[in-house]
Amino acid sequence: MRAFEMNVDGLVGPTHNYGGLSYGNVASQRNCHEASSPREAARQGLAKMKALMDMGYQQAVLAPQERPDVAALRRLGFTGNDAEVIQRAAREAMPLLVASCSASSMWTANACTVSPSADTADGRVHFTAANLNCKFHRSIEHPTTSRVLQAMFADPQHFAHHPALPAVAQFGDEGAANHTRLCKGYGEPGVEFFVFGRSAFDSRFPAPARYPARQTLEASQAIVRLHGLSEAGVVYAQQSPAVIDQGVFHNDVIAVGNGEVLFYHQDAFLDTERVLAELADKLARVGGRLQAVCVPREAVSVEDAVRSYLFNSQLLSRSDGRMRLIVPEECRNNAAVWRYLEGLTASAGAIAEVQVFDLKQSMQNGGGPACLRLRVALNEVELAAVNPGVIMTPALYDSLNLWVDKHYRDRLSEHDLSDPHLLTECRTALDELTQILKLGAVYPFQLA
Ligand code: SUG
Repeated sequence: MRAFEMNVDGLVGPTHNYGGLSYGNVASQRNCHEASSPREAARQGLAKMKALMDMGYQQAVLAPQERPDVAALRRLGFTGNDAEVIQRAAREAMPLLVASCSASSMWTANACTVSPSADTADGRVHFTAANLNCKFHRSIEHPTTSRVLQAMFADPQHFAHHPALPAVAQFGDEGAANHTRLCKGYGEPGVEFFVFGRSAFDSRFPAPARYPARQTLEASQAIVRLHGLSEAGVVYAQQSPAVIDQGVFHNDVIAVGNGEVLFYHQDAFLDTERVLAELADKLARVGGRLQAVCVPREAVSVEDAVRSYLFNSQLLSRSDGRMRLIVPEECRNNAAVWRYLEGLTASAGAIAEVQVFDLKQSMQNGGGPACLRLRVALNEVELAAVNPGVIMTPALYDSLNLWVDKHYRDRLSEHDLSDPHLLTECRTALDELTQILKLGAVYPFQLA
């Protein structure tokens, strides 16, 4: 049976802004309080989706969330009608209003962890929504994320959905940003590679000193159990605490894998040799041959990797068996990174081609091409069971661009977030979007 990798990209929401909300994510901190352009951000994301669709990949779209999240503000003690809640929060606790406005659900690599049916005990595709509980603005995503995912992957015969793990730091879970699947073919059993930043209960694992390690080993282990993965098909690795302290807040800022290829920085992991040996061994048992492409620190420093987002690229299979890398423009603007990429594609290695995309609006918040997409490997029967309304087509691309132009502001500053009209604009836009994407009622304002 044929199988595919579907990229599910987050559609940037109408409140996209630079809130400086993510301590440890240097771009988010650097661009705090800059004015944003939600319209341009959404268009940049759509252009990437269209380009991948045109290249022949399966592409889908994940709807943004209702923002500001008035219910979250109410839980924090703000009262009155919706406009009063927003205005009180603006007066008394602006950082909380900013957090409740974040469009951070655009980074769908953090929406959940997905295990394809070839790996799971019950032969279904499993999804566990990420609790994202390291940051308040992201911890409020998962209830809506779960509803949207269920509306997209609805058939219980093929798809199993698990709620987010308990919302405590010990089970900090950031979804697929710390999960990579290596395999010979998308429809065949693979090796699921879980990278964690710290252990909640075992002090033998060192923790970073400066920035938070968002993903725990215990969270990854819980997902392995929930998804019914066999230990023979799972590898765990600890991210180097030193790179977390340099701004590598997710593994997908320092490594990316696809098929049999793992593209990673020399300093990405602790105990790299053991990790590679285990990956090679477990992949060999399912008929694959690991191709490890290590980027030496002499060629690209961790600082340049973080600045350019070289590893937050999409590694995509081509029909000739080699791969293409989708990178953000910041890679071309970085001399060391671009030199490295030119050398890489000139060699006869696994990565044959590099394509550059302008994703500046998202990049300024620390979200590159790979952050913007969730990968879902599906066989052809499962693909046929996906809600067709969310699958990108030329017609959907046109409708979504028109929808963005109709509803999105061109410019948004922190001051604009206290405007209660923004909530009305967002709800009006999302109500129309659920019809375009045929999602049914998924938002709190639709369910009330
Ligand atoms: O969680 N930035 C996101 C970026 C997520 C990138 N995702 C992956 N690497 N997979 C984060 O830090 C910044 C929001 C602000 O500051 O306004 C933010 O949430």
